[in-house]
Amino acid sequence: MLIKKKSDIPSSEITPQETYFNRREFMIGAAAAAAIATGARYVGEMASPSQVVHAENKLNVASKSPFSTTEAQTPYNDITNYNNYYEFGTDKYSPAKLAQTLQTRPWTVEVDGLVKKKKTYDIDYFLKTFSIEERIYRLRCVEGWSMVIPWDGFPLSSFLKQVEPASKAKFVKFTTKYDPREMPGQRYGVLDWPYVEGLRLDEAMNPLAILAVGLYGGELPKQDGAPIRLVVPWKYGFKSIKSIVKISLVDKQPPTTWNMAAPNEYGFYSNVNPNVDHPRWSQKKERRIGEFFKRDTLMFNGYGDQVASLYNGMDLKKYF
Ligand SMILES: Nc1nc2c(c(=O)[nH]1)N[C@H]1C(S)=C(S)[C@@H](COP(=O)(O)O)O[C@H]1N2
Ligand SMILES: [Mo]
Repeated sequence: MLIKKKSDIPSSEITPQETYFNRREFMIGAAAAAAIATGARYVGEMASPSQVVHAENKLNVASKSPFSTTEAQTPYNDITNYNNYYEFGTDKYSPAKLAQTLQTRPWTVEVDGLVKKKKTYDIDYFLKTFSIEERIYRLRCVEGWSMVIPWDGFPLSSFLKQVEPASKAKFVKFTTKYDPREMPGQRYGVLDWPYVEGLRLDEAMNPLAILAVGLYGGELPKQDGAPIRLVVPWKYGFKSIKSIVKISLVDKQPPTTWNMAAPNEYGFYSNVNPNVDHPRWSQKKERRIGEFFKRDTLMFNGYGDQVASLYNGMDLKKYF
């Protein structure tokens, strides 16, 4: 994200695309050198990203989803090395390194608020209870880059139905783990911690919204939000909150981290919308990671058929 609230955030926080692409070339060059040094295995990993998923971390992926895009998938190496995860630094390359201190077991998700089954669920409950589907979704970051990610997860609605929201519940609030010892970014006031996000209950119940527990057929890497994260493909990436420890059913629109940080730049809804510019840049185009030419950004990130009706009658310039 592109906010500097405190003087301790270096202006180099934003990685210009040029630097990124140069770096990619460099990394590919380095990979080739490593391959020469260590044999063909690494070349195989570069060529076939899913092979880097180690056997012990394999997930039981039951089915493919009709909601998946057939577009080319972003390589595993990019999905797991170019991240936004401010708990592990504001630089896109730092989470891949720094997130490895995050303890993802034991892990529980507490459910509270306006819900019948208030309970703390162990991460294994999710893995055992719901059948895991592959959902290949576009992820569009508000900064203008996008990826195509083969997530493994299950509908958020399946879980919400199990916990039985009360009739007064209108919104769902999500909270990331707070532990400054494990999450060094939380030692700095870059954002208000813990990271929080929210959806309207009907958005949360939309079949496209999933809780992801893996990608490319293996467990979620820590930098991508292990062990469980939200994925809301029609909204800007920051809505897809990582490493969730709490899900609360509430009657009022909950506060959200980026909206609190800069309310004029990031609204509660944050639907991908090429017709509503960010105050500091256009949202009309995006660069798919790995491609040279920019593409047009699509309304609702291309998921309008499934989600446009959620916003019937709403002025999306006002509710951005
Ligand atoms: N807890 C938490 N969740 C987060 C973020 C974050 O900084 N902290 N960054 C968001 C942003 S801005 C984006 S674009 C996506 C990036 O997900 P990825 O790194 O798996 O591609 O995660 C989102 N979820
Ligand atoms: Mo983002």
